Amino acid sequence: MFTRRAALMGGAMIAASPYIAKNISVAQAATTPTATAEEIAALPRRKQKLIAPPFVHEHEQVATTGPTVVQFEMTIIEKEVQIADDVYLQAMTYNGSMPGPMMVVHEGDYVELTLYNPPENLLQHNIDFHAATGALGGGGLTLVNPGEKTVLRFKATRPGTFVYHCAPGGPMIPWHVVSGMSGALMVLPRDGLKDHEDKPVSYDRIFYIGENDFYIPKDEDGEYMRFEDPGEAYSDTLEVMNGLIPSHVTFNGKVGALTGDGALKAEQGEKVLFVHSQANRDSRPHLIGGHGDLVWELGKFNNAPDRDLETWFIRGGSAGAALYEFLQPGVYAYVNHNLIEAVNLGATAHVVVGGTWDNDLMEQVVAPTEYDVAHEGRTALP
Ligand SMILES: [Cu+2]
Repeated sequence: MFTRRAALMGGAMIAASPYIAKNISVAQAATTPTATAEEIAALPRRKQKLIAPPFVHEHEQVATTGPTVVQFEMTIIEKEVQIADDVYLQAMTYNGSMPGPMMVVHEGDYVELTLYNPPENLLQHNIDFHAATGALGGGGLTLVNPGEKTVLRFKATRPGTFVYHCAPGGPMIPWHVVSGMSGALMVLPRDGLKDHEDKPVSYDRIFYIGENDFYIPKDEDGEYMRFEDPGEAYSDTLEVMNGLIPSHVTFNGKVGALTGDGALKAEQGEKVLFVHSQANRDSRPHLIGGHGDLVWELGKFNNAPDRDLETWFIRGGSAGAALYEFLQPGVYAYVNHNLIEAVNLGATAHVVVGGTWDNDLMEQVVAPTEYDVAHEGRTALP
C-alpha cells in the first residue's frame, strides 16, 4: 500500500540518495593530524547529557584534559506544540525542544551522537552538523526511518558556534527546519575564548537563544489552522513558506517563552555569553540597554571578536556569540532588531538583572513632569 507516510519518506530518499556515502571511514575524513582507528578507540570517552535551551549543559571553558570522544544522545520527537495563544505547530524536534539542545565540546574532541527516530514518528530524519566535515555534515550518514537509530562520530576541527539541523533531502529540508529541527554546537578552543588582544576571557553564564521562523497557514476565516499530523499540515504550510513571510518568529519555540516566568536571569557584574542561532533566516540580535562587549558575529573563534556592538547580524544558517558584562540592574529586552519581528511576531526575550543602580552610568535627573509652557522649552528650538 502506498501510504502518505511512504510518499513523504520516498520523496526524501530520492533527494538524498545521490549523496549518501556509507563507506567513508571517519579516520579518512578527519583533518590532520589524522588519527588511526586504534588511536580514536584509545581516546577517553565521556557521556554528556543534554539539557533544554535556553540553558546549556555544564562544561569546562578551558579544557583540562586532552581530546575526548564526547557522547551525546538525541531522540527525534514529532509532536504538536503550541507556539502562541491559539496557534499550534506540528513540530519536529530534537529531544522535544525548539531549538534542539546545545552541545559543547573543545577543538580536537570528537562528537559522537546517537540519534534515535522512535517508531511512533511518521517521518525520516537526519542531522547535518555545520561543524562537521564531509557527507553533508553527517546528513548523508544519519538518515533514520521511524524505529531506527544511528551513531555518527566526527572530529571538531574548527572552533566556533555552529548550527545543526535536519536535512532529509529535497523539499523535506526547509520543511523540517521550519518545523523546529535545528540546534547549535559550540566548539571551544582548548584554552578557552580570547578577546581582541588575544587575552583569555571567560563567561559566568551562558544562554542559548535559538530563533525559529514559523509559517502557520490560516483558513478562510483568517484563523490559524490546526492539523492532525505533519503530513496533513504539509501542503498548506508549504504555500505559506514559499511566500517567505513568517507568521511567527520566536526565541525558544514559542512567543513569550523567554519573558515573564521564562525570563533569563543574571546579576550585575556577570559576563553572559549569548549564543544565537537561526538555521533558516537572517536575524539581528540587539540587547536593549546593553551592548555586545565582544561579539563573534560569525561565531568562529579563530577570528578576533568585534567590540562594543549595538546590533549584530546572524546569517540564516549560522550561529554567533556575544559576550556582555551587565553593568546595571533591571529588565533588559534581547530582541531581533527587526522590531516588527520582535514585537509583533514574537522575537523578544527578557533578561532580569539583579544589583545596585549606578547613577554614574545613568540617572533620571528630572522625572517626567509638567512644565510651564509659557516660559520653558523655547530655548530648545533652533
Ligand atoms: Cu527531520
